[in-house]
Amino acid sequence: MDAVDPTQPYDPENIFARILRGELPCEKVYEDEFALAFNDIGPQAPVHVLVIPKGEYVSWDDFCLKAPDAEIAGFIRAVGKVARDLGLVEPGYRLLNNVGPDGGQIVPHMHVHLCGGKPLGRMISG
Ligand code: DGP
Repeated sequence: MDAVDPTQPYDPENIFARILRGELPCEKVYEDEFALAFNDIGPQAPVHVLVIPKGEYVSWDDFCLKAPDAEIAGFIRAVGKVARDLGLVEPGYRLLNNVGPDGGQIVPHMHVHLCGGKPLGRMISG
């Protein structure tokens, strides 16, 4: 798959939009009015959850520019709650958001990777 252009228009047929509409399955971890969290299909750590906003945002850049404050606050609180509910606060965890070609973003619906469950080592390799 090609990397996402973070300035492209939102594609309502992207995989995560289809998961949000219930057209494709996911292993749901959490849901509220602002966010849906589900297990990544190709986990890179013992815990690898994707947290996505319910609104239509291509990228972190798009989300920061266009989302209302209440949606940004609700989303960030949801990410924190998912990590807390998964018992990750004490051992620690990593949040990651990929933007554009250099960031390696593939799916054009903004998402945060929440990884943990073991020491994750250096932040960037390669
Ligand atoms: P990114 O490179 O940041 O766009 O990461 C996209 C992530 O989405 C990648 O870790 C794999 C995951 N993924 C892709 N397709 C699906 C899917 O259909 N279901 C689930 N659960 N995860 C997916």
